[in-house]
Amino acid sequence: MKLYDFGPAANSKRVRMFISEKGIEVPVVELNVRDDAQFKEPFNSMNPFHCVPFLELDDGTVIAESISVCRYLEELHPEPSFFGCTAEERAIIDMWNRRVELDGFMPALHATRNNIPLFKGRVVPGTRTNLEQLPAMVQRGKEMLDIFLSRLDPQLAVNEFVAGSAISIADITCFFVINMANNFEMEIESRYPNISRWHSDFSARPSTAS
Ligand SMILES: N[C@@H](CCC(=O)N[C@@H](CS)C(=O)NCC(=O)O)C(=O)O
Repeated sequence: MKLYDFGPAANSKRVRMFISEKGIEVPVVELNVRDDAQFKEPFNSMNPFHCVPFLELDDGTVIAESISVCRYLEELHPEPSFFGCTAEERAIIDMWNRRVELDGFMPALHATRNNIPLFKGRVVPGTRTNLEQLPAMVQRGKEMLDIFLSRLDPQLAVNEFVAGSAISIADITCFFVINMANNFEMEIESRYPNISRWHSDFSARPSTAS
């Protein structure tokens, strides 16, 4: 098994954090997606979505998508669990992870990709196009992100972690949402004290240095 990875990429980092939290080792191959390595063979054919991370199994099967890679690794190494052990835990964690990805990560991603000069010509991950960066998408992304934050804060007022009393994959996903939100100066510390407390606690975990 090999994990195709790129050091600075947020999605790569979230899988590396998961691997670190699990205490497992997965051989890594660095693929520099800033230099377009993902569009060259054999990587171009291996992952037609042209993104990292992706996992190649020993028989050549490719699993792309951060959460799918983590789910696969969890099946191989169930402890400690990040996706839940009972039907109820699994459903609650899945619910929160989906909310974090759809309502937090996606708006933050579009705001970021339409804002930072590095992403000019690459506003959609895994593409090289002449689609322009749109300031309106930055604005709307921040507005949508703010709605998500206003819903997350009360959850973290009564729970130590995003999906309840135990750490889960939803925390790892959320960590990157709040990192992106911090780049937009959304005054999280003063406006969302519970998110701020959670983010500060989570940042102290050794896995965040992965
Ligand atoms: N939904 C995918 C997103 C993967 C993704 O967007 N990866 C970025 C790095 S964070 C990438 O490889 N981008 C390459 C590019 O835009 O060309 C996942 O969760 O794995």
